Formats: sequence, C-alpha cells, structure tokens
Amino acid sequence: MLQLRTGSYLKLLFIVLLVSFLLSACKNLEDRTIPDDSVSISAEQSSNNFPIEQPDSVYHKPKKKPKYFDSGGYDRFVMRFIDSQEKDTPVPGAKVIFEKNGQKIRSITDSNGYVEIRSFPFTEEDDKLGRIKYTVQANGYDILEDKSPCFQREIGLSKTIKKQGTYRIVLSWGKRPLDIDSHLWFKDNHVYYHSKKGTRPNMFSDLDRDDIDSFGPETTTIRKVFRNENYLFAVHDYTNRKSNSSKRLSFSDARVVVYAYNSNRPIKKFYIPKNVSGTIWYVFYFNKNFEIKEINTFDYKVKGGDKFPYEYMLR
Ligand SMILES: [Ca+2]
Repeated sequence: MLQLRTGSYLKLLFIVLLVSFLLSACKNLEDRTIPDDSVSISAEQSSNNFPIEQPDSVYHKPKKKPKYFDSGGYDRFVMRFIDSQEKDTPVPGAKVIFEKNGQKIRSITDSNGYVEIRSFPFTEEDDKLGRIKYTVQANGYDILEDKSPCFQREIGLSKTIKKQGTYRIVLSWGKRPLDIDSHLWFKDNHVYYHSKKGTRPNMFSDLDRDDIDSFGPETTTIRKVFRNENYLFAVHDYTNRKSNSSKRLSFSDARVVVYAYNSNRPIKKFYIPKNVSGTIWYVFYFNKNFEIKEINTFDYKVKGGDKFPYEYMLR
C-alpha cells in the first residue's frame, strides 16, 4: 500500500515537473518573439547609408500602438490627440467637431486624449478621401482645423506659442512608412534626428524627437530667426531610403503644419501629394523676409548633407 502510494506520488511529481518545464520553455520562446515592426526597424538600421549613423536611441524597441486602435471599424470611430512636443502626453478635454457637407458630430477627448464615436455617420471612403473635416480646440493649444484621414490616428496639438519670433513645424503621417524624418537647413546648419540641436552650435533651432514608429508627430522649433537667411524644410523616408523607385513616402499621408508666435492657429499646412516617386519631399522654405514659399519637389537622396540644398528653392 505504502509502495503503491509512493509510486503515485512519484508519478504526480514527475507530471508537475514536466508541466512546469513546458510552461517555462513556452515563456522563453515568447520572450524571444520580436514584433514585426521591431524586426523591420532593426534590419533597416543595421546597414545605414545615410550620411551619419542613427544614434543608439533608435534601436529602442518601438512602442506598441494603443490597443484601442487595434479593433473595430468605422462604426466605432476612434482617434487620439496628444501634445505635439511631448509624445504620449494626451490632451484631455479638447472639443472636437467632425463635419461633412454641413453634418456635424461633436465630441470631447477623454483623460487619455481619445475621442470615440459609436455609429459614426461617415464612411471609410470619406475618411480616406479627405472628406471629413475636423476642428479641435483645447485650452492652451492652437486651434487645429484639418481634414481626414484621421481614423485611428494620433494627432499632435501645438501649444500656443507665446515667445516672439518662434516658429514650430509639426510633421505627422499615417501608419506606413514607420519612420520618416524632419530636416531643416539654414546657414549650412542641419537640424535632424542625428543633430537635434543642429550641426552648428547656438543656432536656436531644434528637433524634439525622432519618431520611428508611425504617425509622428515630430516637431522642429525655430526659436530665433536669423535675419536675411532662408530656412528650408524637407521630409525624408528613412524606412525606404535605399529605394530608387519607391512611391511609399507619397502614400504616407504626411502633413506638415506650421505654427507661429503671432497666430493662434496654423499659418500654413502642406499635404503630401499621392502617387509621386521619391524618398525625400522638399516641402517649403522661409525666404529672407520669412515668408513661406512652397517647394513640393521629390527626389531620391538628401543632397548636400549639412549644406543648404539651394537647388530646391524656387528661383
Ligand atoms: Ca523619424
């Protein structure tokens, strides 16, 4: 009897050990599983042909997109508003009005910056074709009037600029490509992900962060303007930078919104044109009177490195 019982205990012990071994093996396997986006980022950046290597920070695992966005169709319309300069800082209590052909839907962002509208009356086509207009008003922020696509997007709001002479350029885009980059040149100074305060010292312009995992925003701030200088802004498709035929940048839904100290709403918005070849979009420049001049030209390389790319300015 005692022998039989000992045998059963041994069997039970064996089963318990086997199960815990299998559970531990499964977890290890899970830990080694890297999300698709991570694989793509690491592989892209391991062999970089950009003038200067990306800093180590870009090897950080991309943050996961809000689960809130993962499911549901247009009947459960979700978007999110965050601070354009402090990523992952939501803007709660913002009043949002969506509008199409005079039909309006109003909502207010929750504590995490989301608006969610059940039975949203506008369609996926309306969203993708830019037919939905929206206006956002939040305390302390510039009023943003913009248009779709906005479904399951994170949109940056820009704090109202109080300091005279300050300009802010906010880049945002859609889900793909994962990583596009802001570039600003002036006085042969180059402000971009590798030199966020510029390649020359004390030039009073900076990039807040390099966003590498869809949507943006990335914000470039000009804190003090040098007189009689041109400032040129471009957007580079880092993800597809090795391609000589890609049109993916033009399908990124990228938009560039320019804010100024003397206005409580954007002074200019640029929307990337679709179906255009190129991995860099030269968007606009400030001329010597600090007036905005549109460029809207595509190319396949960042020309001139840190030198001002004069050839893209309209003469
Ligand atoms: Ca970027």
